[in-house]
Amino acid sequence: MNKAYIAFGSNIGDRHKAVEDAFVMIEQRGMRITAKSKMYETEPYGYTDQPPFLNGAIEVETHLNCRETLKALLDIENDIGRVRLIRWGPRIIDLDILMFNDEVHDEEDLKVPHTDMVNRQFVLEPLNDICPDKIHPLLNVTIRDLLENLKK
Ligand code: PH2
Ligand code: MG
Ligand code: MG
Repeated sequence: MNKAYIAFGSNIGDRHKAVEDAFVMIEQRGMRITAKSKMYETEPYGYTDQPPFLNGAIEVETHLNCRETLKALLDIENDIGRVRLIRWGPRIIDLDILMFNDEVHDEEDLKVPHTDMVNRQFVLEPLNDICPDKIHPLLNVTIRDLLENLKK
């Protein structure tokens, strides 16, 4: 059984509904949600001229491999009605694989662990709710330490 950590974010429309719909679809597609972080209201990062986000993270168990998981998440984003216009721009739902077991993938469309997670408080804070002791497979430090470092 594989264990994955997935970040979610939404900043247009009914954000809570989009996230709840995503959770249902995730379960329907062969992933079992085993932990949920708190929900965080966060200021936009990167491209700042957009509405605030609802962010969080979940832990899932699944028989899907990493690439199958990516495909399932992209399908769910599309089913919920995501349209991609601007890189890092507004979105009804974004589902990103943060870590997948301790695997490392470095492909054009699949970078795991998520390359920018260490710089994002809106990712590390929810991850710290559900897996503070998890060790980042490339950096060999815990999520708790990454979060503490970022806040300094
Ligand atoms: N996602 C981005 C870019 N900026 N800012 C916040 N607060 N939350 C996000 O989920 C987010 C962002 C691209 O993935
Ligand atoms: Mg993202
Ligand atoms: Mg994404």
